[in-house]
Amino acid sequence: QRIVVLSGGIGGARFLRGLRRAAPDAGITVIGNTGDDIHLFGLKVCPDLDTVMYTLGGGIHDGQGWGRADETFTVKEELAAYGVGPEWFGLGDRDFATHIVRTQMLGAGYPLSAVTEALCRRWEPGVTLLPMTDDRVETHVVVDDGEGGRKAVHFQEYWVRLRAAVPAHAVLPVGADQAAPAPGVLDALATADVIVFPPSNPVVSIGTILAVPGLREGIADAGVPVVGLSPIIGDAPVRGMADKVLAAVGVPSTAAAVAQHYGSGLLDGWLVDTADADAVGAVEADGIRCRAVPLLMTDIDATAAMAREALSLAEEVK
Ligand code: GDP
Ligand code: FO1
Ligand code: CA
Repeated sequence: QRIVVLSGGIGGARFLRGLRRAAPDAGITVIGNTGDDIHLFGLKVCPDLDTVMYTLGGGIHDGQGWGRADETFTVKEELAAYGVGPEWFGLGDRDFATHIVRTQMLGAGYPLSAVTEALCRRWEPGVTLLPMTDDRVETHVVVDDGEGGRKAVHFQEYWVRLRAAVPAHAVLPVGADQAAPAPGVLDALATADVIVFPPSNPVVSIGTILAVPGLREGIADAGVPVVGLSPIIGDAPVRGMADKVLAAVGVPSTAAAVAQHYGSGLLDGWLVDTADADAVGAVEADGIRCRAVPLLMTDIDATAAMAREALSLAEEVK
């Protein structure tokens, strides 16, 4: 069985750990969001690709959900001593090595997809990890500039420095319209048996992947079940500030509204948490098969059970 998963960082990565357990014989291809990518200190940082790679490769800082376990911050302290920022982004020493290798390979002319494959040779994530595109795409968020106007800031500045605590007026995947799917992406979709939207951020993770021209068509043309799991439980994100970017695109923070935002043209099946069982009717009325099951990824067993539910929902809608 060939499973394709569109993934952001923490939500996607944790789900993938459960999926790998639930479907050990499946071939899993991950199409990762690169809209969060940022250039810092001359280095290219790919937070969502790294979160998936470290989580599945056993190198993640588990409690935090991003960055490396057993991390130290000597380089960051030394940069700060030079007055070189930004200080609001926590790059650790071990993580720095990843960005140095990546940047060196990109400088030598390798595309991001080849670099990601090379990094994964060390981490052996047990999935094929593909960036959505080899082209530069950067999510920017339009916020108030404090002088009565508006300005766009990099997604990481909005998310990490501003903690999404200022109103977001728009979310722009800058460069996406000019981007092409990375090698392997359209092939993976065309040969998939099932396509899964994990409980990733619908706007800045999955929305950004879907903004790459050809992706939506590739999913529709695959002609296989497309099933998703809600990142929203009880009208709030399980963690993070997804409600803020959903508001920016005019979508309420409910499990049903997220399904409707994707729409029946894209989604065949949708899982909501048991706490949102009353949303099932509204989702099904929109032509999307819906089930209420526990959706908290408290541990690997609970997460594997979620993955099994997603796969059986896919069988149902086939
Ligand atoms: P990010 O790139 O690190 O923000 O990660 P993703 O985009 O892949 O996923 C973020 C989403 O994961 C957030 O909106 C959370 O609500 C969701 N999430 C995190 N943990 C859980 C969980 O245990 N269950 C569900 N259903 N969603 C979760
Ligand atoms: N998230 C934070 O909230 N603060 C940080 O300092 C931070 C640093 C960081 C470094 C490397 C990396 O791969 C991820 C990092 N993240 C950090 C997480 C990341 O910015 C976000 O989780 C996602 O991109 C949000 O979707
Ligand atoms: Ca992300």
